Amino acid sequence: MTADDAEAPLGIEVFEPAGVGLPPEDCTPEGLSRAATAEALSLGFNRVSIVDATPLEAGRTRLRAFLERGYAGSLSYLEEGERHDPSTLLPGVKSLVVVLFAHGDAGEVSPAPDHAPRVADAAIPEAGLGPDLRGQIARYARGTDYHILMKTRLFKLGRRLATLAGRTVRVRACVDTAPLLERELAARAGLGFQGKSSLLIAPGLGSYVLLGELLIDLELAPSPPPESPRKLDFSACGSCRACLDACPTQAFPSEYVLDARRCISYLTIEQDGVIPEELRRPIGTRVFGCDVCQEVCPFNASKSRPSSSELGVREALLAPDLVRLLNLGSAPYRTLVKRTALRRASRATLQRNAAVALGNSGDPRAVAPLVRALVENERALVRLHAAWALGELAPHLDEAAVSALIQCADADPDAAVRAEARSALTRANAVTDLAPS
Ligand code: B12
Ligand code: SF4
Ligand code: SF4
Repeated sequence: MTADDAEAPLGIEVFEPAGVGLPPEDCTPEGLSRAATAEALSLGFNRVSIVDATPLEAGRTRLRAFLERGYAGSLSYLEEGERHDPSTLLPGVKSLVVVLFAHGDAGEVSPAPDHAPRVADAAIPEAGLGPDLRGQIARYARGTDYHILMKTRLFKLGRRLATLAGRTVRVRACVDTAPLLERELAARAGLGFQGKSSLLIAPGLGSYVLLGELLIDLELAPSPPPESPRKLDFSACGSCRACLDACPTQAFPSEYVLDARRCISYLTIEQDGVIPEELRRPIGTRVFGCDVCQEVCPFNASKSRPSSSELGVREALLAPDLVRLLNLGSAPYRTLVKRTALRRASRATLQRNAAVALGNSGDPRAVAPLVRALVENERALVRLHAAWALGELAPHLDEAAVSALIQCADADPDAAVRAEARSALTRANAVTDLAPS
């Protein structure tokens, strides 16, 4: 991130030429396309391809099926706009410059245990997470917010193209949040293929790539098809199904199709309310996003993949302290999420996620902070998940924890929290004699 990468503007922008343009003989769709590609690469994008703005008809049908089956859950924005048709985002759009930005490994951490030890398990580790209780954040989110970095650069590209073409251009920069089927678009641009995980996989870079597009009302010649020895279509996964089998919540109803409601990324970031009980354990110690379907993908084993990223890694986000996250105050929250992708999750959502992760830690040191959250946190959402987490740690509960649960089961102002505390007491009762019958 450079000083120039300030907060990028949103929506449609109009840029005027400012400086010397291409010589007239190069100011053709082909010449401008070559120049746009070179500029995009010099801005730090890893791959670039230019396509025309024809609607994505296959994607339209698939998106409709996805929505009809309810797989979008509460992501109502997926129903808005015509996501298959770029012309609805920028009327008069002629071309799209599609870019990939590889975010690398973003600081490899040895993952904490994936699944909580079951209450009934005899051998529960005394300290499952090392010296501190640590959680996991998905790789793309451990540094600077990619939306800011990529959009800023796409607008720079638009400004530069106005100058090179010697005319006013209208552009729109899209990174993630615009109503556009970005993965299908990148596949059509020849930048990769959609794997069974539904992720866009780029040859040599794998799936740890983020997508962006510059829509422009300037005619650029489409990039030639890639000279790849590998077929870049849906068949490229072959017989592999590692991502489908490894997904902790079994979120894929079929190959290429994700039920967002079960995805840990959705549960920890997008869904603000109560996490369905059966999905809390498989979340493990993940507090923001999930990388499992990428970690197991053989296309991510390539040696040519960048291991670091311009997004950088913030120490506080590499393996976040779960107790600190559970107790996060308003000001520390603002500091933690500033200019990071974590902005997407509210403070209560992060605290809820920390409670679940602590419950899944199997670590007795998690009990005291969870009791404190149960008694003191102002949000019913956080108290409810703290109660559940204490139930998960039933073999480790001391008298103070049990009396806090009893008090909560009797007197918490929220009925759902009282019910969760009762359930935790029942589980504690099954393990020890501490809870009342
Ligand atoms: C909503 C959303 C989510 C939702 C739902 C994901 C989903 N699979 O739909 C949730 C919150 C779960 C999510 C999670 C993640 N996301 Co997300 N997400 C999006 C968003 C905003 C829209 C996706 C969308 O339109 N979904 C609706 C479905 C229908 O579209 P689709 O996923 O593209 O589906 C295609 C295929 O499934 C295929 N298909 C469907 N049915 C069938 C059937 C057959 C037979 C075949 C062959 C194909 C096929 O065609 C569909 C249309 O092209 C995009 C940005 C964007 N504007 O596109 C980012 C985006 C997809 N997410 C991204 C990322 C990084 C992630 C995570 C990795 C984050 C993390 N580490 O936690 C996970 C990965 C989960 C996964 N395996 O997909 C990146 C993906 C980069 C890449 N390499 O692919 C994107 C592109 C953002 C960006 N600009 O970089 N995400
Ligand atoms: S991100 Fe995690 S939970 Fe979501 S589909 Fe991939 S493996 Fe499953
Ligand atoms: S893990 Fe296997 S099936 Fe899944 S996307 Fe990668 S290659 Fe395809």
